[in-house]
Amino acid sequence: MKTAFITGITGQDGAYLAEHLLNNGYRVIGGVRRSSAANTWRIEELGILDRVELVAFDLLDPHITSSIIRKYQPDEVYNLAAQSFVGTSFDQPAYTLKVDALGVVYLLEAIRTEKPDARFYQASTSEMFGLVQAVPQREDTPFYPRSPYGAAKLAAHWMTINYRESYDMYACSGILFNHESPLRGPEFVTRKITIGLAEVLEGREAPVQLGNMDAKRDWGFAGDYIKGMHLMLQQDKADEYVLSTGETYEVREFVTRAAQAIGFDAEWEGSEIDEKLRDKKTGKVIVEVNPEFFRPCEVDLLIGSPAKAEKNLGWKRDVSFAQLVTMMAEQDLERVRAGKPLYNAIG
Ligand code: NAP
Ligand code: F7E
Repeated sequence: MKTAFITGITGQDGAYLAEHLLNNGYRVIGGVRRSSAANTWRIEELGILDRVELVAFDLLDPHITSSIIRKYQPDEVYNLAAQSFVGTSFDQPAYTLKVDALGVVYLLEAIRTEKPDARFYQASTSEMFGLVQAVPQREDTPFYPRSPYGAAKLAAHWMTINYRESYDMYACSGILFNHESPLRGPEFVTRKITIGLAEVLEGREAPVQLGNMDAKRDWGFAGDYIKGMHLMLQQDKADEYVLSTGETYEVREFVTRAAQAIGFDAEWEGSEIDEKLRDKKTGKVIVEVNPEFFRPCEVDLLIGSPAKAEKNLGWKRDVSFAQLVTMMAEQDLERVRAGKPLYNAIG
């Protein structure tokens, strides 16, 4: 039986990856930050809480990182923990750099000294492409991060490559484009839209307030992407891979489709900060722009080429953009109707 250590197991990807590894016969150790309130809702929703072994962990604590690697001697380490919200990275740039870059160095050092043959996955990101230098973006496209988050992740990306080249470690970096699911954090735009629209449909007065709806993203389903992470650690040699769909849509398009999916018949009016989505039946504005959600620096367009992962890993995403939007919109409507807590957040 292989042992995997997953950092960030309480997050969206950590939960899906843990489920996938358990289904493949792994022993799964999950690193969890202490919190005054339970933060295991995702692994509970997937019904795997009693099948994973949770251990106290913080990326900023090199001592606990080393002692976990020493104690469990994992065959595979997936570093999914991060301050992952781009918006917050502008408010907390130093903290983001510590967690997302320095924390990765602590982990790489712990592996190098305690279990050098462990296979390592680093959660790199399309945010490293930022102001894109080519379309579509590939593994060899030059980087140009546009946020503290992107810059911190780029440092971790290069540290991962550096440890591979310096110490012959099996250290991989997955450059993943946006991937979403019903387990996505509510501060990210897709989930903010699907929760907000469901609440408005069920009687909430205040419209959903969004920032830049012109931004274009290459959105896939998280359940497909975690399979790619696992595949990256099963190859003859470590490498970098883009995981993406090869399609891109504006935030506005996500809103339009999510509204349709739960039965709104709505139309857009106005432009720029006066742009609104109005429900034709009730005449109510259901989505509006609030400049508070604009970012100091924006990534306007992301579209990745998954060709290398498809060819070398045999990876292929199954869920289309239309299916993803419908899945998320319908599930949030069900949750709102059932009165389930939706973990409203900043952002
Ligand atoms: P997520 O839902 O925000 O989960 C982040 C996880 O990191 C949570 O478990 C969180 O724990 C944990 N964490 C945060 N700070 C920590 C610290 N100091 N020590 C230990 N754990 C810490 O993120 P995700 O969407 O699953 O993404 C997984 C990884 O992929 C992240 O590294 C993200 O940056 C990267 N990524 C994501 C995407 C995407 O579209 N989802 C695309 C590219 C790359 P709490 O539960 O305690 O907060
Ligand atoms: O924003 C725009 C926003 O916060 C997407 C993370 O998983 O993917 C994610 O980062 C776009 C941006 O994700 C709102 O300005 C408009 O252009 O959902 P997001 P992100 O910044 O792309 C990458 C690959 C990661 O690695 C990250 O960890 O939507 N947008 N209005 C808004 N975004 C938010 N959050 N809220 C709004 O109201």
